[in-house]
Amino acid sequence: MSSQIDHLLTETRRFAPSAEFAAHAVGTAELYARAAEDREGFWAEQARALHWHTPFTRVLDWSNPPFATWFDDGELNVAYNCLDRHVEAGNGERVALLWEGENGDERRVTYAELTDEVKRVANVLTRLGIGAGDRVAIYLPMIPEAVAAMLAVARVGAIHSVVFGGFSADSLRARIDDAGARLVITADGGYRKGKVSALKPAVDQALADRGGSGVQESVEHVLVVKRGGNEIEWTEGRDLWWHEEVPAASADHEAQAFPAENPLFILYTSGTTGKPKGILHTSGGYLTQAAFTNRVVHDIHPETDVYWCTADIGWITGHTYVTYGPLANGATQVLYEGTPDTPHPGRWWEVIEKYGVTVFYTAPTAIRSFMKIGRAVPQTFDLSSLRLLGSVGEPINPEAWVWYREIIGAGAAPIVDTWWQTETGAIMISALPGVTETKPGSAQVPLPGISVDVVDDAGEPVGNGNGGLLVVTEPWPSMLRGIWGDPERFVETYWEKFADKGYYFAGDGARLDEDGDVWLLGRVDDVMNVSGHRLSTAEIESALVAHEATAEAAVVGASDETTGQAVAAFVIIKQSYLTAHSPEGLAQQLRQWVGEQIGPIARPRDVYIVEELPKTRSGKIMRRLLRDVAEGREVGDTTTLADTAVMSVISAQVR
Ligand code: 6R9
Repeated sequence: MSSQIDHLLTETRRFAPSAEFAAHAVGTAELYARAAEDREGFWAEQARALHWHTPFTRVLDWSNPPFATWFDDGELNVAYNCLDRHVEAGNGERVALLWEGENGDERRVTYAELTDEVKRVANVLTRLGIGAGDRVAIYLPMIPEAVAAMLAVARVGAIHSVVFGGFSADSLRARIDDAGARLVITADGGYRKGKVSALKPAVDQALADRGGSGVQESVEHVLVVKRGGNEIEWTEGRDLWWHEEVPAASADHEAQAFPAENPLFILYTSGTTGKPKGILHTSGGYLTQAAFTNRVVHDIHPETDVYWCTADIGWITGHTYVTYGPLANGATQVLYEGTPDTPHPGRWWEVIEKYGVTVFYTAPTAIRSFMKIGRAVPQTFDLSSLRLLGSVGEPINPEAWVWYREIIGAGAAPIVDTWWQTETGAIMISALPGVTETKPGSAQVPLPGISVDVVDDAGEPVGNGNGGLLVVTEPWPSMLRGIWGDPERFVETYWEKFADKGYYFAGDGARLDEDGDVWLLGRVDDVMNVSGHRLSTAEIESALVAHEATAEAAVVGASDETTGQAVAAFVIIKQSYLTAHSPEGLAQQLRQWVGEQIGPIARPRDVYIVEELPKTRSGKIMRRLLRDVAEGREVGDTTTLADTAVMSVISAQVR
């Protein structure tokens, strides 16, 4: 980490937007001035860009921190804002989704068509008894139905919980149970890496195997989209085909108004303990900030832009910058089903050329893997339509930033490096592309209406030139409203550390440079960031110890050239297991096991079988030392270890 910081601090390149870009940019310097003069008035103006069935008269209520409400006496319908109002404004023929399947299938869905589909799905939901406050789990590939399903749930005032299609049956089951979902919307399968990857069997397994857990089954129905064409099992009475139910339903559905604080979705994310947290977002404030940030950071001109955010809808980036932000703004966007390198390593660039993508938003891990393949691949495609590039999910190192700008952006497209979290709901720190002189590697400045600081452990500002902890100092419209079913954990995790100041603690280390720009330095807790996905060390450790061979396990995030961090696991094997089994192939088996328990993204890059773990006298595992080993470094200070010899034993075993 320290070599990275040194490197960052010597970065002095600056890139100003072209005069041409600045002249047409949606986000202007005046926004900063307006927000600085009246923050709440500023957000009220942004909220009024939406359609309110009942206009709000109150903006922020912060009388009971950290429980905020925004626009709470207003009423709106989120789906109406993303669909009907564009059709009513005469833009029904505009394309909403340019869908490209991994196998080359294509569909163009206009705003009128998407509105029609969502109305039908809403009628199906109502017929199945789903209404305001009910939870619906969505476990789908990146197909237009995924977006339609989210919007239909929102339309009837229910709450969606999208579960990433790469998660296992166990992870799905835990999320279904925690939320008490009554309906699951899934597909037979979807295309991934050149073949059909099944989804429905995981749903069947999640719902079948209750193993005497005592959990009451909450799910009544499973609505299944036919995408993969793969053979699946069918539970009569419970399972319903989308292609039978949806077309048969009426396309008349009037969007009802719901209060601004009506819950919109729960999205599970890793925390510092094993149990994922269900982050809860509500309607009016969330949609306000989603639409505003997409407009000003991605510089969306809905009449002319073709926007593409590569995130899966299973992540917050897919919620805010595939479904809600762009559709609230009436934008045209690409939706791509598959992986970046199937059937060939230039697949993404081919999609950009084919659809004339103008604004492209992706993650540093993808950029780094393209860098590795080399510039020859993107250079065989016409990328001249691109005028703005974005980055999200983890710090982007200056080399990758410059490569992105030069090779993908033809040395001209501004890059917005956007810092935010599942919990913040929308972008918080980013350049405005027509205003800010960008710096490779820095997320830079809080957006208009957002207040952040870098503070020390006591909550005191560290000042320019220093590092500390990133905090948000004022409430913001798209802030999480809680953790589903666990208000105490919400307070503890985010607000207790700086309770006397009322600051939100983000869990990230950061540094302010001499200009006051923010440089993100990664998580300060036991959360890893693998390819922009959050994974908790505790969650993977508990999966490892659930294996019959494992006595004890410690997991660390080790730096990795492509994925940012990679999972490295240190495992102690039970003596009893070793007397009955050979240790041959065990590391590989454990990798596989974690993949099955949590999902392939959690599969450790390395599993080291060791005889001991480094612990302090109070029994805390010193992950810092294991990280040294996993990264091939000299092991750091071991003086607080209970047994100082243990690290030399571990180092020897690993080598
Ligand atoms: C949107 C998203 C949040 C964590 C966050 C931080 C890291 C995200 C970043 C970034 C540096 C950026 N992170 N964007 N770090 N620069 N531009 O990624 O949400 O999955 O909840 O992850 O990701 O560590 O705390 P989420």
